Amino acid sequence: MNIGIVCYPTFGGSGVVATELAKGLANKGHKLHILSYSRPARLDSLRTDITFHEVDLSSYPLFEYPPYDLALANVMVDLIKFEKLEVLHVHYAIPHATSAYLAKQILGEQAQHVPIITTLHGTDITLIGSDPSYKDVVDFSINQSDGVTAVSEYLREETYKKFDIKKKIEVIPNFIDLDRFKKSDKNHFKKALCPNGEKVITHVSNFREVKRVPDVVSTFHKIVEGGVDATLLMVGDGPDRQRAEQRCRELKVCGKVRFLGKQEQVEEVLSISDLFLIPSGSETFGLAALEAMSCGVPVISSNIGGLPEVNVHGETGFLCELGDIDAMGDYSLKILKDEELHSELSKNARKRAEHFEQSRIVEVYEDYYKKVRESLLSSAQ
Ligand code: GMT
Repeated sequence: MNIGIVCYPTFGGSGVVATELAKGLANKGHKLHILSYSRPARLDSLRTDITFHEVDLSSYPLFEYPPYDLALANVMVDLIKFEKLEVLHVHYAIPHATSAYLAKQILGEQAQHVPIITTLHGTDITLIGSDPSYKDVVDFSINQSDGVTAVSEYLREETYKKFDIKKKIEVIPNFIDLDRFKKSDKNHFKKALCPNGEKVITHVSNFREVKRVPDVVSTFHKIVEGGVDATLLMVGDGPDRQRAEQRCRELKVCGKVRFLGKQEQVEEVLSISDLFLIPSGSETFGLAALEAMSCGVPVISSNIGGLPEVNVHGETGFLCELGDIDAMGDYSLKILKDEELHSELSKNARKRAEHFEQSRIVEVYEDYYKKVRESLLSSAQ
């Protein structure tokens, strides 16, 4: 099939899933087109079976906010017309699903056979999408899609609760490349970062408010107070970095915390990690937790959103009430002080990650494309 995939290009979340899906589908012989405003971080190698189409925004003195959704719709129109796209799969509803609807309207009969598939990822539903300034448009655009998927059961239910959705939403969970995300020998790296054999606690996110990065630092403080010699590795960057640094100063743990910034080879950091912290206030899936688990790292998370569908309490780590620093600290100490427990959780974490194996889920998407295409074609006859 000739498939167009639309996504945000940033590190983490929906952009990673969309790009990895494109790679997986290309490996199966499909021809892929990725549309975004810049090259996605995970589209790192040159391939002849994946073409990147940058959506260019012309500036004009009248445009304080250049209309990205229109420029994107224009690229979609071009690709359907000239590249003969057979499926258009948009990741994140705003504004991608709306641009796809517009492109289809512009092309009329020429695009009748091209299904629009919208994958809901998270804040497009739970936060920004349900804001009154976007809600009606998001509602309409989801309902106009030919196929709709959500990355967790939790997100499917939230979407039905928050919007007036007439479509059946299919749950297709996020996935992981088990060969890339596996524990590998990075002892030299560990020695450099923790010369005295300190335990390594890791957090990876885009440091937005929902990630509650100050809670990560507070939990780490409990770990140190509990008598474990440890180093905290903070991977990623974003608006709350300063708040996290501020918390480090308040709790006097600056010397034990390293801010590594955005990292492309997250699996290397995870390979030297003993514990992963993800205390988010909102998380529809928690791909970062799955990446850690795939590297055999036990996870302490909040029990929010889709996290319980990934991290299993008492089996792959522990789940805590939102903001319960004491519980997160206690569970962390329990794991870090008991080697047998650590090793059992670590094995279970990897095993649980196998459930989300990439090629299996890519195949589920492929079958879903076929199903939606067939039903579109038969309803047109
Ligand atoms: O978490 C983020 O800030 C990024 C965001 C996105 O849309 O790119 O992530 C969402 O989608 C990911 C991939 O499906 C999920 O693993 C994240 O849980 C979800 N984030 C939130 O719900 C906050």
